[in-house]
Amino acid sequence: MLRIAIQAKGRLNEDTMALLADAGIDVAQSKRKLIARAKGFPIEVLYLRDDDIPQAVHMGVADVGIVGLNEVAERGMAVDEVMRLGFGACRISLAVPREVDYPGLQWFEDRTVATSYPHVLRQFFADKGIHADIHEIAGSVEIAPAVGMADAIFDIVSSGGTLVQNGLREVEEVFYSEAALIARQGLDDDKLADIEKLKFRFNSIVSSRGYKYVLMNIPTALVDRAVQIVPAMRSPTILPLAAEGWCSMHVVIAEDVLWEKVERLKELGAEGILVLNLENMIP
Ligand code: PRT
Ligand code: ZN
Repeated sequence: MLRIAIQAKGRLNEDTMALLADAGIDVAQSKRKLIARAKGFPIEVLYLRDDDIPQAVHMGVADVGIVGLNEVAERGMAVDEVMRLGFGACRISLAVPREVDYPGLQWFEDRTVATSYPHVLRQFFADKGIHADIHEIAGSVEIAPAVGMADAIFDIVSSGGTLVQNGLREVEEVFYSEAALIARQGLDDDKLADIEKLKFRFNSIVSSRGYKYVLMNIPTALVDRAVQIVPAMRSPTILPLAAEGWCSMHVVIAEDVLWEKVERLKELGAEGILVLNLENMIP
C-alpha cells in the first residue's frame, strides 16, 4: 500500500483532490483526519502543509507526494520527480520597486532582498556571483520594500497582480514551478509498480487536458481535405453512415484552436458537429 502526502488546504488542495478523483481514487473527505484510506487504489492519503511534504517523502513518512517544485527546490531534500501535473504553475522572481531604474543583476550587489525562498535565492546569487543580503521572512514578503525592511523581494508570482498592487516590478524570473508527483528514493519493487500505475492514470488525465473530442458528419469525398485541417493523434476515426456518400469523422482537437478548426470544417461541408469533453487520453 502506498502512502501519498498532499496539501491539507491551500492552493494545491482542490486540483490535487480533483486529480485523485479523476484517477478513480475515492478519498473520504474528512478534513479533521490526518490520514485517510482511499477506495479504488491501494493508497492512503496523508494531509500535510505543503512545506512539510518534501521532507515527509524524503524520510519515508510518505512514499509519494504532490507538491510545488518550488517547495522541493527550497527544502533541498533528495526525492525523485516522477511527473509534472500541469497545475499550480507559478514562478519565483526577483522584483524591485517600480521606480527603480533597473540596469541588470548587478543592481542586487550589496542590496537586501526579502524572501521565503532563501535557499533557492542563495544558490541563484552564488551562480551569478552576486553578493546580496538575504533576509528570510515567512509571509507578506511583498510589503517588505514599502516598510523599509528590504530593497527588493524574491517571491512567487503567477498573475503578477500582487506585485503591481504593492508598487513592485518583476525583473528576473529565476525558477519555474508547477505541482509535481514526487517519490522517495530507493523504494522497493512493489511500491515502484504501484507508482507506475498511479503515473499511468495521472498521465492520461494530464494529457487529455486542453483537448476536446469532436464528431462530425462529412461527405466521404471531402475527408482528405478535412484531415489536413485537423491532423489527429495518428489518423482520424472514419465510420460510414447509412446515407450514401457520407461518413462520420472523430478527431481530438486542442482547445486553443478548437473554434478556428470547427469553422473551417463547417465551411468545408461538415455537418452535425458535436464537441465533447475528453476525460482521459491513454496513449
Ligand atoms: O498552508 P500551507 O503551508 O500548506 O500553504 P501555503 O500557504 O504555504 O501555500 P499556498 O497554498 O499559498 O500555495 C501552495 C503552492 O501553490 C505554492 O507553493 C506554489 O507551488 C503554488 N502557487 C501557484 C502559488 C501561486 N501560484 C501564487 N500565486 N503560491 C502562492 N502564490 C501567491 C504569491 O506569492 C502572491 O503573493 O499568491 C499571491 C498572488 O499571486 P499573483 O501573482 O497572481 O498576484
Ligand atoms: Zn506552505
